Amino acid sequence: ATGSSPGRGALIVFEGCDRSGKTTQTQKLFDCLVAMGRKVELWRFPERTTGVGKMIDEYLKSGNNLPDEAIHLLFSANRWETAPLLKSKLAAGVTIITDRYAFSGVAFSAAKGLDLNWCKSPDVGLPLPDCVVFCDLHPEKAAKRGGFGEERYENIDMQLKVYHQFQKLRQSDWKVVDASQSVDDMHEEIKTLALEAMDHCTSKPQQRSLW
Ligand code: FDM
Repeated sequence: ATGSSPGRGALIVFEGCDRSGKTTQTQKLFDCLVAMGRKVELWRFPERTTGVGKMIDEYLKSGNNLPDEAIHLLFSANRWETAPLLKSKLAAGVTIITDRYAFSGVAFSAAKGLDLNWCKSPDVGLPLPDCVVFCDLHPEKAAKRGGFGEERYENIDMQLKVYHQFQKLRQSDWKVVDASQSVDDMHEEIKTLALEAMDHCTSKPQQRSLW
């Protein structure tokens, strides 16, 4: 027995502010599911290797100054350009774990002052996650973890605004995980949530879409 269930794969999205442990936890979950013999891939948004992704990367490293609306649409285009592959993987039974998704897209742009509903519209129709894991750590606590990085948005003022926008976007089915606990405790909680979501997909064959 491989432990893999028939049916479609689950789309498991990790969201949260910077330094909330998303990257560590997505990697740990991926490694754990691989060890269990599950069909799984680890993705991230922005995906910086595509043509659009390279423009985003340059923007984040402060190279160019695009209007907020334009960069917002590029982040969305970056999801759309990978959506056909995402959909086909899910349909083929591959579970996709992703470090950020459309919720980051809306939270960051709305934090800059763009209208929330305007921000949501370009992502309408993208695959709906089966599980959203929100790594909950207040930015004041995150800042104590050795400071933020060098990229645009990696500062306390922006992170506080983003955190506030995430609270607005938060839906009742989000799995809010306390990100101030230990890496291992957090992983155990997330592993249970992910396995539940993956099981659920066998009885929920239809992939629905945002929002
Ligand atoms: N970000 C990420 C956005 O502003 N919009 C988006 O749609 C996405 C997916 O890009 F500051 C921001 C969030 C973060 C930056 O993300 C790069 P990583 O996870 O730090 O690479």
